[in-house]
Amino acid sequence: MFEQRAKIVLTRRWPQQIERRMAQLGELVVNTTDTPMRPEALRAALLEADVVCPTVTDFMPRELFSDLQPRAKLLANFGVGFNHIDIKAAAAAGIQVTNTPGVLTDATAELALTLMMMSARRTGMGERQVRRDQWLGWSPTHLLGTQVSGKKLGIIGMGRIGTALAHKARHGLGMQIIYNSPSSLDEDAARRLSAQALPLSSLLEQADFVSLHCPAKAETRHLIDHKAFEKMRPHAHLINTARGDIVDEVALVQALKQGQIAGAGLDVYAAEPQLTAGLMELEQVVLLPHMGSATVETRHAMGLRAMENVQALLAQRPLLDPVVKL
Ligand code: 8YV
Repeated sequence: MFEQRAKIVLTRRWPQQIERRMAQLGELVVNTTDTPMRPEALRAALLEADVVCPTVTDFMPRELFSDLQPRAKLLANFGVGFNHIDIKAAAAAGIQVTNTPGVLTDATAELALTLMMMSARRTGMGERQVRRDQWLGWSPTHLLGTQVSGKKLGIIGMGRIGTALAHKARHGLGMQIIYNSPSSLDEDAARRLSAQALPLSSLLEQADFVSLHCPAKAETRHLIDHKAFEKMRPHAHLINTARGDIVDEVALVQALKQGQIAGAGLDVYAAEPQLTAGLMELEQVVLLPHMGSATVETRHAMGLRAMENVQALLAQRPLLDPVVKL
C-alpha cells in the first residue's frame, strides 16, 4: 500500500520534537500558518495525502467526505474527543480514525479541579480587581467564596477523566463523589472512591459541584439544559472541560443571571472561539480558552500517541486507537 514515501499532513503545528519525528515517517506537510484549515484545504489534504492529522479546530462534517475518492487512509486525530469528525462518513469513504486516549487524563482532570476551585473561590473576580487596581485592601467580607473540601461532587461521565477527577477530589479534598455514567465503576474502584451511582436528576439535585466528562454526541447535546438548571442547587457550580454543546449555553447564561446556580467554570464552548452572548459579562463565570490538555508533557504525549497510530498504519499493523472498527 505504501510503496512510495507516505504523505502526511499536520493541520496545525505540533510540538517541535514530534514534528521532527513525524518527518522521518514520510513526506510531512505542516500547515505552518497554524490557523484552522478551511474545508477546501481539508478536502485537498484528504485527496492528496495518505494520512491527515487533524485537531479539534478542523470541522469535518459529512459533506467534507461526500463524493470523495480520497487517497487518505487515516485521520490520526491529535486529541481524545472526535466529535468534530463525522466518523461514519469518514468510514464510508474508507478512512479510519484514531484518537489519543489515556495521555491527557490527568491534565484535563487537573484543569477541572482548577476551574472548580476558581469558581468556588471567586479567583477570577479577585484577579481582575488586583490587575485593574480596584482592590481596596483586605476586609472580613471581601470576595467570600465557598469551601470545596468535603463538598459533594457530581461527575457526569465516569470514564478515564471523570475517574481521575474523582480520585483527586476524594483523596485530595475529601469530597463525596456521586456520578452518572452509562457504565458503573467496578466494585473495587467504587469502594476506593466511596462513589455512588445516581440517576442524572438525583445527581443534579444533590451536587454542590457538577463536572462534565461525557463525550459530545447526539445523546449528550444540551444534556444540561434549562430543566437541568432548575434541578441544581442555588449554591452549585457547573464545570465543563468536556465539550461546549453538552450545555445549552443560552440556558446557562439565564441560570446564572437568575441565581439558579452560583457559578460556572468553562474551558470549552459550543462555537469556539466564539462565546454565547451574555457569558463574557457575567462575573460569576470563569472562562478559559480550551486548555484542558495544555501542558508540555501532555501535548508531547498526544503527539507521540497520534504518531504511533500513523506508524501502525504505515507498517500495516493494527491501529492502536481506532474509534470505529471498519
Ligand atoms: C485537545 C481535547 O487539546 O483531546 C481533546 O478532546 O479537548 C483537547 O484537550 C484538543 O482536542 C486537540 O485536538
